[in-house]
Amino acid sequence: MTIDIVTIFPRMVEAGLAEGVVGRACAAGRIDVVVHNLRDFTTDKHHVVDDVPFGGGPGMVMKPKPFFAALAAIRARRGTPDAVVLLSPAGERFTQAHARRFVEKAHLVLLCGRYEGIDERVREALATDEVSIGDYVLSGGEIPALAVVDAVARLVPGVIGDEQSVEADSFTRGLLDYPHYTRPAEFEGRRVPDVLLSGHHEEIRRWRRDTALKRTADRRPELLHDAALDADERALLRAWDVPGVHAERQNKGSK
Ligand code: 9D3
Repeated sequence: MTIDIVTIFPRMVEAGLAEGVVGRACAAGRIDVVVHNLRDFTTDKHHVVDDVPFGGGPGMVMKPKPFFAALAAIRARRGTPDAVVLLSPAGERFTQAHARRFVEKAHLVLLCGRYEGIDERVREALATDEVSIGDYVLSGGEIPALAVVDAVARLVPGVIGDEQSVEADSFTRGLLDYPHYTRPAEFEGRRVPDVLLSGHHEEIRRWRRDTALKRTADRRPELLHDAALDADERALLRAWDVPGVHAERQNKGSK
């Protein structure tokens, strides 16, 4: 898959793409990420990308023309992209469901804003999707774009060495993860739960499932609504008096 990212801070985005899972996926050619400097698509001497807001008020607004020119250049090179994602605090909350949808696209474009916002005509004419990564104020769309690339890249076949870890991923099941431990078995007076040292694989599996479920019920009960739960898990939740747990319901997808 190919991802074009348009930003006024290309080095910030390049730096984030160079490391870790995404860095290796790029190096291996499993994803092709191209970062474009929005200022390269200006035609004035000073490469201006922002202007004062019509109607007045504080801050600056990103001009539409450089974004339109960037998209035109991307289209000329690779054809019309399958999705153009505007990173914006007013977007839908980005979730694993978006990542699953975006990974099906052969060609994605991510548009990063800065300043108070982007001229509305960019959204209207260019964007197919508009996403936010959460309800906190960042200085622009670059970190959100990196979050989207990371989440999507992990779903590209072969990017995560161990396919099982993608499948077992907490969010794949719609639950929080179980607690993890490694050596030593006792650290600063804190012991690893005996069951994990027991070698009883079935008991370990059940402990992990139960603790993941309990954590989710305690911390993120709203996740249970869409989680892929079997009859045993529903029975546990009812035993713990977690509200809103009904008898078996067909879940979307597998499990
Ligand atoms: C203080 C300015 N805000 C007034 C309500 C509006 C605002 C404009 C531009 C807030 C943040 C930004 C820059 N942020 C993004 O472009 C952004 C973002 C974010 O801030 N949080 C979570 N996800 C995203 S995606 C893009």
